[in-house]
Amino acid sequence: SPNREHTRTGMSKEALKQAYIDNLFYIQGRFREVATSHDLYMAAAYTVRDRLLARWVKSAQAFKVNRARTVCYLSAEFLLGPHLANNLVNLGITKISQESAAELELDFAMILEEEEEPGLGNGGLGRLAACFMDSLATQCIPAIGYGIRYEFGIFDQTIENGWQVERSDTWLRNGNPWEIPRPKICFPIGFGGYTEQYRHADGSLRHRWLPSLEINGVAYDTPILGYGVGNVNLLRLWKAEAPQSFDFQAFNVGDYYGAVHAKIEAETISKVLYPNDEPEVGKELRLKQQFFFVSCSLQDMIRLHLNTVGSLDTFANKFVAQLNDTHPALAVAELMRLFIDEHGMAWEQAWTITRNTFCYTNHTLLPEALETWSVALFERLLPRHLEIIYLINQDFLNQVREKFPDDETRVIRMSLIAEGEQRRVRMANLAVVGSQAVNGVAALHSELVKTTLFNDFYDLWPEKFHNVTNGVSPRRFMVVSNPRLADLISHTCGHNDWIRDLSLLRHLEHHADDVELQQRWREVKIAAKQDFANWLQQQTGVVLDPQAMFDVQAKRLHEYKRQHLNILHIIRLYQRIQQNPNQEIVSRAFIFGGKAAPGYYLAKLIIKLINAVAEVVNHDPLVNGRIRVAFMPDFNVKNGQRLYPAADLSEQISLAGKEASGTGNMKFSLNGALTIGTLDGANVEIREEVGAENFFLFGMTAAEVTAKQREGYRPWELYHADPELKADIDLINSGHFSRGDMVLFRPLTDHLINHDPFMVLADYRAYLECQAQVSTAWSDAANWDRMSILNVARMGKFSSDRAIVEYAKNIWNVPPVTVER
Ligand code: 26Y
Repeated sequence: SPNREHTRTGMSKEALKQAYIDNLFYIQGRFREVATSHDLYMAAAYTVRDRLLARWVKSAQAFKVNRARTVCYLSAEFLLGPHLANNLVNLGITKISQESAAELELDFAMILEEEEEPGLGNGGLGRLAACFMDSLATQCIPAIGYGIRYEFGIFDQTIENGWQVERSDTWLRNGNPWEIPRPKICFPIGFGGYTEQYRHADGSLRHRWLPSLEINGVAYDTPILGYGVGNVNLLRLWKAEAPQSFDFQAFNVGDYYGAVHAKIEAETISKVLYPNDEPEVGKELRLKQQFFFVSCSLQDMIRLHLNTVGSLDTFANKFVAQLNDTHPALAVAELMRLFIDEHGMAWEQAWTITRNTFCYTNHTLLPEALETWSVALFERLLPRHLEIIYLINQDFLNQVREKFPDDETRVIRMSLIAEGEQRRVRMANLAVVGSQAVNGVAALHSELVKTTLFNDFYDLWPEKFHNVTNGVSPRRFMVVSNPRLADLISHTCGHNDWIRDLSLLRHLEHHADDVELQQRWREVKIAAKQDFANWLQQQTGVVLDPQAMFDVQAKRLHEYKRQHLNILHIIRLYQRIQQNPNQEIVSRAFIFGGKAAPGYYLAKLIIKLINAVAEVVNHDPLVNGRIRVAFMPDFNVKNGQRLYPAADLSEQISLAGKEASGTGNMKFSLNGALTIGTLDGANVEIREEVGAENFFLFGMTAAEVTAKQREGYRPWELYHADPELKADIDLINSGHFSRGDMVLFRPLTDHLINHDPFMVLADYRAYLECQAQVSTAWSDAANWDRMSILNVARMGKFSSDRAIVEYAKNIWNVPPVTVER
């Protein structure tokens, strides 16, 4: 009948049920009685995907008609998390799908659980890119996310005998229903070889690069739907493949084995995500990965532009490309090469367009995390790009000399090439020089970017520097992960418009003193804690009491994030109990989560220490369950979504000046946790928003840290001067947590006493005192709930929607294009 909705697009319950059964049958080849849980998941995924595709085609048409300016978000990482639940929310069909499932006698929660997440990122930077994709679509900004389709994403973490053990992530094993391969969208990518000048057919003298190796990049597309809108953007990830010609050449000389080997070699480029968030020197494959995805993406953008416009002169009007840290900074040189060598553009024009195309976001000030590549490696792999970088550098340094005559030390500092025994290309400098805008990711960080890291560049181009404070998606990190809280908020506000405009959470302020809301708020929190405790017990055997304060630190393991400061506090509480078992203490469950880079020895030792302390504390009869310590294995997006709703206290205790922004801090606070933290990254702004009286602040400021470093920091003096601090470290060294092994943790404790680069000992006392205030505050439950409500009410700023609107207005100059729903 004409009124019957289409099976692939209908949004009624009847249409969804029909579509589900259809997909189960025609895609999976199953009927209910024999379907596995994976079949049931796939049918659901395809049912949702069909509805995305209808909107995607509409979006593509609207953008084409509109000739819309498009944001290209270039990122080596997209830490997406499961798609299904998020897409249901964005389509607005969560409830109706739940009902459909119930009517089909399907276990809805089990189906969602079945999804394996694409873990194509390490942590904050990759997850930020994913939140930005959600918000770009929600804000109706035409966008393409460009990255790498790693066959193995971030490793799965298990804990064995207290140590981290890495297992390879096989997310593609059962197929990925969210992606569409585009075998015809395929670009050649060269490596190695040499460059030469030649006479072009048009008579001009040109340069060309003759690579010794060519591989292909093939597009895999994932639709990204916005919340409550018709807009669908594109996430286009590149897979490396060997060209067909590979075997033919080898076949002719009879080297079949060699041909297959070369194929495998080519395909390793997109095989695995580097699980570090600091560069390792000389990792040739990583430079290959960066060039691979950057070149594919730029060739694709040029193809799209030539298809619609026909001339590259207007390239920067059509596209703006955001560099997510320096990982795609090679794009500056590659776009120049494509314009000049491949499309015959003059240098001056190419440079103007290139600079107008790129913007660069910096995510770290840590000197050891700044990427540089040896000139020798560069020359071997990308000879033409090195030439181009030298030419860019020449013009640039002349500009510096003009503005700052007789200041050669400045020239040396700013050069794209670091001189020395081993000359190196400075990717951050290349990114700054090649971009029209540079931003940090929180107010404090952006100030430090201007005054420290890029101070010379700020002197030269003050107008280039911006701040855009990070944000997180309220869809994934509130609505999807914490439906009870989302419902309570909507009920209290009388609407759910806050999901698209998070500033509307302010309305909750009026109800912060409402005893009934406080009561319900508490019930929601307890229920989330119970859910989490059930999951954790099943994973680890550790039993948590949902009445205890859940004190949580979940993030990558890093010395600067100071998980070991947290442990010292736990050891202090433990020793106080030993000394006075009958004292009144606040029950706490200390929960840690996070992965350590596989080669980061101290970070892995900290995981071992957490588990060692847990084993002793959790079984000590004097402690009697009043403090519990748990390390949750495999902290990823999916497990994060279980954790954020359950936290009472959020640990954001990095050394001031080291955490660029943090985004976990936002996720916890938006779910009603109070923060104990330093004045670092976005903590500063969170505290400003929620009010100093609703935030537990401790520790040195960034300025005090610098001053202390300048005057000479001597941690051993602190160790000897503070008997409690000494007793805590000594207890670790005594073997108390390591079955008598007195050397196991010495690398960690020796390092703290003798070097302590992140000043754990300097902030120890302040941290303990602040934790005592936390305990006092917890004892007044009603007031704690009130503070929790106020935290959520005042966190609206930290939506990634706000961040994206700021980028769109202040940095990209892109207007929205609304697609009809
Ligand atoms: C060079 C390569 C190995 C590398 C790979 C990943 C280097 C760095 C990274 C990841 C960095 C990262 O996640 N940085 C974090 O970015 C977040 C989003 O802006 C910030 O909130 C967080 O403070 C910062 O540490």
